Amino acid sequence: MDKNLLLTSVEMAQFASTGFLRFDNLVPRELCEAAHEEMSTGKIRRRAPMGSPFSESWPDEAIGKVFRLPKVAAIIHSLVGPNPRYDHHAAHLTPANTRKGANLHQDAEYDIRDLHFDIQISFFPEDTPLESGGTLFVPGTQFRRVHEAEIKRYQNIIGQVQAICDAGTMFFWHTNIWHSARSNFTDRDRYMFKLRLNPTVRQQRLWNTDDLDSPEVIQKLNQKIPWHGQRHRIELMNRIKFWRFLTGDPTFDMALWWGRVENTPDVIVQGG
Ligand SMILES: O=C(O)CCC(=O)C(=O)O
Ligand SMILES: [Fe+2]
Repeated sequence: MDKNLLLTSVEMAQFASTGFLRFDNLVPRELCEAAHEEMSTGKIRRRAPMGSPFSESWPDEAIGKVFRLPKVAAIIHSLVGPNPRYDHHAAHLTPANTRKGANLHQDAEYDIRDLHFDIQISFFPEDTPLESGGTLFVPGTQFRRVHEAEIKRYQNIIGQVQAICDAGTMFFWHTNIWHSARSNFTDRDRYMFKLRLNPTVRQQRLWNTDDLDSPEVIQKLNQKIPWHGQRHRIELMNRIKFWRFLTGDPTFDMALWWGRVENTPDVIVQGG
């Protein structure tokens, strides 16, 4: 694995704060076209059982080549490590001229793990302008477990991000981020290929940690997300906990967020 292709600590801190990372134009157009052709003709079958090594999936298909691109493989490695397991995939189709309506949801309400996490990758094989309804993500929602579709009453959350992108763009997201397919007002079908992967190793320092002490890491971990408002404080604590897990440093803190609540003295003063 080329260390220079791995995520940086600053990027990991961004992932810890927002729950996703976006990379534009990761996949060359020709390969996008080949993968799109496989999607639209239903050729992308499951090649190995759920839970099998991802390396066994799609040895010959264009979609396999997409995920084996060195940069894509390095991002996957940074998040879930070497030899991840294949969980499932779907070539999500929003047909031409489809109204989606309220659709905000969380995929993995049932995922009761506190810190270990799976990733989902969204790959857009074609140019995806606003009108074609690319996936919408709500940054900073990954630590909030909700009943899957109960949140669909929320419309237009401040700070939401929609995938409006060129072919070959990918989003790498924590499986619990709130998201939604949007309406496709165009005359072209819109595909978003989703792949879920499970780690098989402890998710600790799997990225390029050379910049771990950069002040930008702390800036990213402190960043405000518009919908958080005063909840920023509890979300900071969630991020710190997650960063402790990712770095293997149980003492990491910012300000005194955890230091304060971990302070439960049991020293008894003799004589009152
Ligand atoms: O089609 C989309 O943009 C989103 C589909 C979805 O909800 C998912 O992949 O989990
Ligand atoms: Fe979903």
